[in-house]
Amino acid sequence: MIFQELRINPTRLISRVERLGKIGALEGGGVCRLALTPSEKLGRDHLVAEMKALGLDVAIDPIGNIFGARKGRREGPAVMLGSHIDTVATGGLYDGALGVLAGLEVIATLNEGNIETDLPVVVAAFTNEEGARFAPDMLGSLVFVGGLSLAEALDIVSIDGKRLGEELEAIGYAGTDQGPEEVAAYFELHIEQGPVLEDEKVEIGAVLGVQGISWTELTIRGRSAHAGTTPIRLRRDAGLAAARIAAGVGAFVRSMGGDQVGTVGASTLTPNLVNVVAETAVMTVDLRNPDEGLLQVAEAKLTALIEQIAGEEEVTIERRSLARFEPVDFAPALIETIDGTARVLGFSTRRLFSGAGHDAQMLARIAPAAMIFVPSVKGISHNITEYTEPADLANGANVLLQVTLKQALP
Ligand code: HGY
Ligand code: MN
Ligand code: MN
Ligand code: MN
Repeated sequence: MIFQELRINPTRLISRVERLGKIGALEGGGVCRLALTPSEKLGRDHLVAEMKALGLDVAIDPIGNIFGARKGRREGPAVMLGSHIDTVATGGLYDGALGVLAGLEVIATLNEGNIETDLPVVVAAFTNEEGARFAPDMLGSLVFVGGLSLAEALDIVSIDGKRLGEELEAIGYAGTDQGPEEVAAYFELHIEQGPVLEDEKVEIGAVLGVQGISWTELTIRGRSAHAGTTPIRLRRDAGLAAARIAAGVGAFVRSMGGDQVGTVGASTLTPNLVNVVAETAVMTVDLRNPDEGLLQVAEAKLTALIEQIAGEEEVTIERRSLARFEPVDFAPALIETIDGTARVLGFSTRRLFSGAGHDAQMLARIAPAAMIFVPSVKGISHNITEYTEPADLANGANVLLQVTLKQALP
């Protein structure tokens, strides 16, 4: 493996993470850069400036995906290193940002070494990976690979009632450029966001794939009434219905066991007052399983639960799918490359599935794709205390550098 001794600059990488982490920083720590908000725009502007400082050609496509390209001897296909810089509302410094910033660090290292690659190397930051403000998640990469039309994506309305197209225009990232036409390989470095690597004291995860995801929004309609005068038998209590559905999801997920997970992450009552029986409830149900058949079993259980509660509580329940992605397997050859490269670099490795969704699962539709995981302290993520040790950040970036060289050099 040529350039085997080449290493990224850990201090520079940490500085990149800390500088981006200041954008959208929350008072008590952590970051909020919800997709297409003013704080995310500042993050985008910062990233574009960093790309230009590295001499990259910057392209912004019509869904706002940002691509920074370093020329190779040949025009293409591109070796792409990507992830996202949008965060959930209580996000950390590393989810998404690490993959993009480590990509920039790989570019800086190639520049320092005056290394000319055969294929172009492109760093990508995809729009709206989190899906927290606009559903579905992995939206920008889904449009990039042709899984959702641009027109449909631009018409999506956020949880705060804004149309995606307008928000994209408002932050000045409704691009007109074309991203890379052909991708030779896609690598995404990401924090694990779970406890496995830390529990087993393993330094690098070679990710096998991503589990299936099913997001549903339920709108429950009852009738508001006086909390004191209305007998129980006359109530159509949307709040009680929502609570029973949440409890029911917890019960059937536990009864299924195995890898099944289920989450009621959002639940809003109207009018949300202490002495008024709730008229409406809007809630979300996130179901995931690495096995497509079992995920369908969970979805069927949710359907039965909704019908049962609607009948018993005499409410109407409207459901809307927010996201539905089947499990994805990454490219075996790239998984081997990641695993083997990490071992040559002296790191302990293990293979594992990803519990979280990632842009890599979309890129896998058009090119060989794979992911490198580094440990999350206490397995915590989507939480302001998200943390990964600097040494682990650097380890992941060095694996990313070496697998990039393997793909981009002749
Ligand atoms: O929900 C997810 O798994 C991802 O963070 N969007
Ligand atoms: Mn992420
Ligand atoms: Mn995330
Ligand atoms: Mn994700």
